[in-house]
Amino acid sequence: MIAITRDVSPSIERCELTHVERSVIDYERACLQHERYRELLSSLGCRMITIDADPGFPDSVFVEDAAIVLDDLAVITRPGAESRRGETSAVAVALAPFRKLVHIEAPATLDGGDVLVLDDRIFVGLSDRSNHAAIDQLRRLTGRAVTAVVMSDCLHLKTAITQVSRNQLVVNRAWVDVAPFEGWELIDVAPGEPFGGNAVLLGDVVVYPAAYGDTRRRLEERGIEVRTVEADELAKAEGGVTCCSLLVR
Ligand code: CIR
Repeated sequence: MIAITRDVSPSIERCELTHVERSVIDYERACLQHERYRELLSSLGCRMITIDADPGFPDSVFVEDAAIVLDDLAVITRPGAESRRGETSAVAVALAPFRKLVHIEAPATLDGGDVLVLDDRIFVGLSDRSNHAAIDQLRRLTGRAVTAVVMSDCLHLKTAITQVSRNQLVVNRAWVDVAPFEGWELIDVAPGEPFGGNAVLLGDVVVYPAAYGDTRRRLEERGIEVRTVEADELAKAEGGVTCCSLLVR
């Protein structure tokens, strides 16, 4: 497994914010937590590829939004926030050795954070960042079944729901319609941990924010192995653990 990450931009304090109040981001602390995250991915067997920081793109640490990596190709997105559109070129360069690249084109907009790939199906959250045109293009470009998911009150689909094992998803049902996920075992986030629906599944291990201890226990009670990272500094930029890497299997 390869994990592509990008150094935290020194302009991170100018990040986009939609559902989170702006607060002071400690750049050094964000970098330190990001480094610990990378060390964890590396210790779990990932070969790490790092893209340099770019002060011109405050949100560029969140590489997940720039591409969707499938077994046979990678889709370079067209991010919904205009300030983020230029992030994709460096990510495309990093992915090019590993996958054939295809591109989402205007008028479609798509953030990778809205895309949940489960087996052969692709689920796309209809957030402020991703639109129906993107769903049509994804269908055509990938040849896969693509399902639109109704959601609200959070930034991306994967803010609210992610895969935590072969057949289980962790979810905050207040933010997402779970009807499209019939057949999956759903594990609800614990009360008071609305952001607990974002986890990275790496093999059989889940990489998960240390802050959500009650939800973590729910995962462990269902037999899931969880490894935690401190991720609260980049959470102030409305980012979670999935956002900070692109996994190339
Ligand atoms: C943004 O609003 O685009 C960034 N501040 C946060 C992006 C987080 N990415 C993600 O959830 N995939």
